[in-house]
Amino acid sequence: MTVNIGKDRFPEGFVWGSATASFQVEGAAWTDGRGESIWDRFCRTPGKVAAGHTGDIACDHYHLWKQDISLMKDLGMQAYRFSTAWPRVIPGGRGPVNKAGLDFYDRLVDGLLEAGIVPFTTLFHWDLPQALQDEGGWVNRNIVEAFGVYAEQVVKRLGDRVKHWMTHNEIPCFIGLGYGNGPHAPGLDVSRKDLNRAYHNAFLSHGLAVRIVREFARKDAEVGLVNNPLIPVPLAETPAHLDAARKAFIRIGANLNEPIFKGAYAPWWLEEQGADAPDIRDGDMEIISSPTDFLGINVYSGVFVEPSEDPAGYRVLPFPKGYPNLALPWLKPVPQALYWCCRYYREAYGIRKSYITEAGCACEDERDESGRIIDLARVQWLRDHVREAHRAVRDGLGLAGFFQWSLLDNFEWAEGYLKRFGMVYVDYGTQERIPKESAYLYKEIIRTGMIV
Ligand code: GBH
Repeated sequence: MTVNIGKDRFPEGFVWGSATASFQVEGAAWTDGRGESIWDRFCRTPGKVAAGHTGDIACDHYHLWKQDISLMKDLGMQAYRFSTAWPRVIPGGRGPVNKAGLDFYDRLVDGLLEAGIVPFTTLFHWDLPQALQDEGGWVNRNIVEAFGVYAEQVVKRLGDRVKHWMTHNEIPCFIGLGYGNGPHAPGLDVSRKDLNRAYHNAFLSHGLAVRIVREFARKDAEVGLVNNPLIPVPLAETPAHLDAARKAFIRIGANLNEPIFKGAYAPWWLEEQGADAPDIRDGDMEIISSPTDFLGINVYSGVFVEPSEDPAGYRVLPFPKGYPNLALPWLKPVPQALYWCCRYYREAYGIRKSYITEAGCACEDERDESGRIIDLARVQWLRDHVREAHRAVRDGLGLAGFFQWSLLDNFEWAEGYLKRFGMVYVDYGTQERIPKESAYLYKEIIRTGMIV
């Protein structure tokens, strides 16, 4: 019998799943007509990706998808969040559709449904066709229309069966880290004006995709954006600290949240940008703020905030030396960030329904002599985060599901295969999958609907 601490039970219908992204797991980069993506190019640019790793093989999910579905089923997963690869569907970014590419996702969706696993599909998780980057990528407004054509192809093909859709994964990453001198493809350092243009185009394409899902997917489909806000957490849960943290959340996330959820860039933000503010055409803001059904939130960390006398009303505290982190310097465990982001999004932007579309960590996983991977740091991490998810549910914040990042160890962008985020270990030499201890804990949490 499972120990039942009744108050920790998740409601019936709460969705438990895991997430991946096309470039990070599929491999088969040059198979069946797939075109080049900016990440294929970036991987071949010396010094950009750890150890010169590429996405050529990755977890070979493109060929091993059946086995991976069985694995999910064995682990009791109820849902699978995956992304479709634009360069598989329209290899040149615009132009001819590659039937074989769409066929792959068609088989995947059927396989998931047969296994009783609900597909959650993301249209864009960073693998932009290189041909579009050659035209300026997200800086060039023509990308919006091209994205719409691609999205329509995917939604028309899968939308009779896929009910849950996400437009973009983490706009601040693929724009900010890709075009703003960050560690991601295409590795550019554009002007502030162009960066604002790129954000604006990404926002527009999000809104356009929302409309495409409404038009071409099944009538009960739901659609949303996946964001990764910087999450300020109150140092103490007192009214003064809560107020400071909420102010910080609103200010820090304004460039994305105000246009998308309120339909207008914040006046103070526009003023700050001056001549670098994005050019807004008639109708843009209506498209950008097209109503969505849910928000996907990716949570990896947070920052501590305290009230302050200065005009902003808050101060973000630096992490002191010795604050714990997992296998990457930015992976500072702040589990309550999960609770607070659900709460601020509801309070400040009226978000009624959300999913944690990613939460996870990289650890220094090793197989012991018996072949087990006893990833106790991830076990603890999972328990702490699921507890905060429960708190969000209990407080009626509209949290409807939790997706662990990731199902499998995979291509961790600029870190290549050196960092392992999976609940399932991948032996890249043999493509063997070995569930880690955290996967078995997750299975029990799912089976019981409780924090066991
Ligand atoms: C998610 O991004 C992604 O959606 C997923 O694809 C990825 O595998 C997962 O996280 C794990 O990283 O190098 O100091 O400039 C999370 C957001 C973006 C946070 C990259 C850390 C690197 C910071 N992450 N960022 S730095």
